[in-house]
Amino acid sequence: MVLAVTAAAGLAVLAGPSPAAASEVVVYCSVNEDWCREVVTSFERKTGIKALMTRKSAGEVYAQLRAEKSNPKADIWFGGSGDPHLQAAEEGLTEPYKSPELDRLYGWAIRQAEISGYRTVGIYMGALGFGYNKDLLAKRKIAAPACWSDLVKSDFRDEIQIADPNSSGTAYTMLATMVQLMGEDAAFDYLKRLHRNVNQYTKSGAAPAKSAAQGETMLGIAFQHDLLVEAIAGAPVAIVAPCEGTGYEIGSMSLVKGARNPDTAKIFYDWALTPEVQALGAKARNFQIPSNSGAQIPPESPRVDRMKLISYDFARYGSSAERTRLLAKWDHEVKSLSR
Ligand code: S7P
Repeated sequence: MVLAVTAAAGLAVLAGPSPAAASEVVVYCSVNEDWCREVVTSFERKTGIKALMTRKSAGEVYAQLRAEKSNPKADIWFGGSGDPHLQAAEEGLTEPYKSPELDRLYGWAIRQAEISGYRTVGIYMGALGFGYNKDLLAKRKIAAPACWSDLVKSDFRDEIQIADPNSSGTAYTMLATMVQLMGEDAAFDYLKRLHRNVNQYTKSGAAPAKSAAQGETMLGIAFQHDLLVEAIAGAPVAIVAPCEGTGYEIGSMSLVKGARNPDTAKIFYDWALTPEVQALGAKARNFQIPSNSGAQIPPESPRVDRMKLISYDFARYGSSAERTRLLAKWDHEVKSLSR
């Protein structure tokens, strides 16, 4: 009862749809854990609506939504790279919605909504890269890598970590980036050579950044903003925007189709697109570029305007057929190879 009253009070502030009887929202969250916590805690404080959150990598949430299709457990999926959100949209796992905040978003975030038939929307963007542990590199007297092509050198044998693209949105962004940068044959040839230097395919995309920071691996392939978290915390990590150019993500948010709490999910969705809420990423020391043009771009954010970004084809690489095909090919031709 108390919750219902406070939820109604929250509504007056947010001017969103009525929560009816619902007073909770179930959130699958694919940004870093500390940002997920910051978002749900702030939402509860602001609205009085209870937010139940589970943190999982983007590919894992996509697979879970698919498995739960006939009996959805979640109401909203917050964050994670956009390709799995687009695949979920195409497969009808998510619900179309146009937020009143939509017009205030940058063009790249609106395009993400348009290509999905408004079943997802961009909430931040950030570029892929790699980071190396400066102490380990100096100790081994290895020249600083600047390009993707450096990572297949024998100097880095067993020294590289990247996530598995099946579970991780970050690693799928890397796979799709290579295909777009090099062409598919050359990209798979590159990924096979890289495989010889990979010591572990992690589940989560940010794990290689942490491992490089802690000296457990010399080099991690990750989003540059995830590497920045480690560098700002004082780890000896150098961040590289690869010389050939690199791909990027449009971190996204989607409403789950058939959700038990569709009204509170929409309140969360509208609220999450506001500039104030988009500032919570930086508060939790995550420095992606927010999608609301009224939100401040954190001064720490990697300067994407100074990088060679590819023209990432989100419609194609977020399509169900292409993502499924590339992942199966990667499993078959790359992951199964001995090292
Ligand atoms: O918040 C950090 C971040 O890198 O995590 C998201 C990512 O998709 C989730 O991790 P996985 O690679 O394990 O799926 C990114 O969207 C986001 O920038």
